[in-house]
Amino acid sequence: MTGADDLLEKLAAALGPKGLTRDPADLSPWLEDWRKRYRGAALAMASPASTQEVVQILKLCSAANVPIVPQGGNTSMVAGATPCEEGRSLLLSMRRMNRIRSLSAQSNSAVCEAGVVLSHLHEAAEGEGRRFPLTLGARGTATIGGLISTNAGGTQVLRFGTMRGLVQGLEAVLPDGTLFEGLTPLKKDNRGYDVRQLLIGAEGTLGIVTAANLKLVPAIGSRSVAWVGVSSPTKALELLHLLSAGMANSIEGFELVPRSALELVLAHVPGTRQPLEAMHEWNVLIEATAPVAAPSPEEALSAALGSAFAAGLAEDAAIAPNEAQAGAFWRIRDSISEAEHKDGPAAKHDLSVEVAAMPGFIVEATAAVERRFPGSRVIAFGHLGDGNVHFNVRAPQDAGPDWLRDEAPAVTRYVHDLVVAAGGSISAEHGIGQMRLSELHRLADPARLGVMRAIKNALDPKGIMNPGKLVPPFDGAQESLAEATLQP
Ligand code: FAD
Ligand code: 2HG
Ligand code: ZN
Repeated sequence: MTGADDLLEKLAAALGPKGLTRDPADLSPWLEDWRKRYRGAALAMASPASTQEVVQILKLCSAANVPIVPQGGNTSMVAGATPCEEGRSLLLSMRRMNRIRSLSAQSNSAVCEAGVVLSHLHEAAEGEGRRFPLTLGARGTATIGGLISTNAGGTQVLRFGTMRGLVQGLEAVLPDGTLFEGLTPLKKDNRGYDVRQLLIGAEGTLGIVTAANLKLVPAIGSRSVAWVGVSSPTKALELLHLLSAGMANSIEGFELVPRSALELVLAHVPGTRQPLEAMHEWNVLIEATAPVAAPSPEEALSAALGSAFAAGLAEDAAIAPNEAQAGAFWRIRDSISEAEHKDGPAAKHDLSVEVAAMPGFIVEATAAVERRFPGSRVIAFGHLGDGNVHFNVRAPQDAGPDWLRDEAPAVTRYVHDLVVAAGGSISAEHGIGQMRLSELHRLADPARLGVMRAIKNALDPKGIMNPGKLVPPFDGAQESLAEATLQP
């Protein structure tokens, strides 16, 4: 019997029939990333139902030196939850751990297991007159454990910050099976290094998140959602400043949508309709909210938009007259990834620069990329108020079937060089996964890489936690493995 067979036998005994599968048909959908660019292999898929089972799995895998690839909803944009091709890893699905252990309106908190799907938490919080203030297009599939492990952002960061600020306590299992019990939401805690924060955004390379205590905020009483046509990203940011000055804590969504993205959505997503009479080169989707018992934000938003027209910042605007229309505006925004995916290949980038510098960056980098790669078309959209856009470069219309493999890497290097020169980041919210690993390796400063390697080595000396992701290899071996799994 091989070491792997022995491990699988022990796992089967510990987890029972629901907790372990080797059936290729069960495994197959989970071996490919959401964008269908990477396909890996695994020994088996373990699906623990409790923290104790995760402890057992990590102890057994650590003893057998078998790598573990944690997976939540598998919506990673950087193939972070996809195992590498060699098939030596155990895929660890957290989806069965989907209980909300407690939810308290009084203490504004919810304790969720890692496999709770984001939209389920939204619904549960709403039922108690509260809300969890982080959302994104993949909310019907992405899990709390995945969101924590990528320090996800989304469309409410402007007001509520990223996942990092919303996790008040954490329970996790470290690579050797040790349980880290940090669920109590202490407001003050100075016992040295912050283990909780270390695990947030670690992409499963330092341990498995099993549960978290999450911050809730009061439910909104009303919201007002507007679609505004603007002439440039600079005008869009000026519009945000104008709105923020008058409506301070009320603006929580401000998303930039270029005409090109809107056209893709209208072409590929059934039931979507052009929001304004004419097409505008740039658009912003604005959400303003008001607490329960406070007046609706509509009047204030309408007045602010009036000032924006007077100041020459807006070309046209529509405030959704009802919830159905508000939902329709958001559907356009949330469907951009899906529409792009249906339309054809793109070299995707998730960039941030200083907020004030983003409009200039978008305009200059777009011109530079389209000049350098004739026929390519940039679609830059997203979280302008956070200084974060998805700077996606679409293949030229006459591109061959191997464009992603043969041409896109040069585009990516060029875009990343531009963002680094601007003092920005090559990953604002999606993480590094396996897709950004070689670029992190190429571009990150030695201090950052050195610290990351030292931490990884200290906590996971056997290197069994999500190998080939996030932490650049010491000798290039893992990197070439990751590159080798890239599908044409
Ligand atoms: P997975 O994809 O399964 O895993 C993500 C990473 O976390 C992997 O490295 C995995 O190994 C690790 N992991 C998963 N669970 C655990 C665990 N319990 N313990 C330890 N490690 C774990 N992201 C944004 O930030 N903002 C957006 O606006 C946004 N919009 C998106 C829209 C669409 C349509 C899609 C498909 C994705 C979007 N994403 C966005 C990316 C994605 O949804 C997030 O990265 C999300 O956090 C991943 O959650 P998941 O449960 O699917 O995690
Ligand atoms: C978004 O903001 C997501 O919609 C996905 O982060 C971005 O598809 C993308 O590039
Ligand atoms: Zn995004």
